[in-house]
Amino acid sequence: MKTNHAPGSNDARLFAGLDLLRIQFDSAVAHVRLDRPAKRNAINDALVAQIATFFANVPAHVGAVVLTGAGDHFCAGLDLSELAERSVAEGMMHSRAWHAAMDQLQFGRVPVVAVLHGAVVGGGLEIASAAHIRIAEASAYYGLPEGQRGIFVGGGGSARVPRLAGVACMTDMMLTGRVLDAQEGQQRGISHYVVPNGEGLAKGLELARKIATNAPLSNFAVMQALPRIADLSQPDGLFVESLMAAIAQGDAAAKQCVHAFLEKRAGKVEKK
Ligand code: 1HE
Repeated sequence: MKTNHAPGSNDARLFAGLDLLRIQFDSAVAHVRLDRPAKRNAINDALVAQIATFFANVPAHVGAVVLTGAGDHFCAGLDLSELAERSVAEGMMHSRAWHAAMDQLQFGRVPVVAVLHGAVVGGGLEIASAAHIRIAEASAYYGLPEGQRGIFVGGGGSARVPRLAGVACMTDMMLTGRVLDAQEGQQRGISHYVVPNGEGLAKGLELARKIATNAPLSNFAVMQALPRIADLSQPDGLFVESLMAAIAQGDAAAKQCVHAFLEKRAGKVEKK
C-alpha cells in the first residue's frame, strides 16, 4: 500500500497536503480515513476542504473508495469549536462549502463505500449518507444532535437522510435526540450491511474491489442517473433511463462484459 505521505507522483504531492486525511492505495481501491481521532474526527473547515479536494482529484487508476474514521468513532460531526463566532452570512457560506464537498463525494467519479463504527452523528451522518454503500460495524450508532445544540443540519442531511430513513425518522432524531443503534439503522435503511466489530474495513475493501471491476460507465450511471431518476416523475425518469441505458450499452466495456458471459468466461449469478 502507498500512502499520501509517499513522495513521487503529482497525486502524492497533492495528497501530502491533506494532513487530516490518511490516504492509501491498494491497486484500484483508495482507502481514505478521516484522521482527527483526538477530536473524534470532528469536521472543521480544513477537513471539509480536504474532503472536497480528495474527491475532486481521485486518481485515474482508482475505481472505488473506502471511507473510514480513525480511532473509536467514525465522526462526531461538525467541529463545534468553530461554530460559536460565525455570523449569519458566514454560516450560509459554511453550509454551502459542506454541500460542495458532499456533492463532490456523491457525484464524483467513483463509488464510495463508507465503513461506520462508533459515533456517526450530526455531520458524520451527513457524510455517511453521501456515500453510495454503507457498512456498519456493530458498535455504530446514529444521532442528529443538532436539535440539542440549537442548530439545524447544514451539510446536506435534510436532503440525504430522509431519502434513506424517511422524514419521520429524521424528525424524531432531531426533535427528541433519539439515537439509533447499528441494528435499528439497518432496519431504517441507513446501512446496507451490519458486520461484527473490527470487520468493517475488510468488508469495505472486498466490496470496493468488486465495484472497481464494473464497467466505469455502468458505475457512473448508478451514481449519477439513479438518484436523479428517483427525483423525477415516472415518465421523465423512464425517458432518462432509456438514454442512460443506450449510452451504457454502447460503450466498449459493456460489449466486452456481455461477450465474456456469452463465451462462458464470466461468472454466473450465484445464490449465497
Ligand atoms: C469535539 C466534537 C465536536 C468531540 N466538535 N470537538 N456533534 C455533536 O454534537 C457530537 C459531540 N461529541 C460527542 O457527543 C462525543 O464527543 C462523542 C460521543 C462523539 C465521543 O465521545 P468520547 O467520550 O469518545 O469523546 P469526548 O471526550 O467527548 O471528546 C474528545 C475530544 O473531542 C474533546 O476535546 P478535548 O480537547 O477535551 O480532548 C471533545 O471536545 C472533542 N470533540 N466531538 C468539537 N463535534 C454541517 S452542519 C453539521 C452539524 C453537526 O454536526 S451538529 C453535531 C455536532
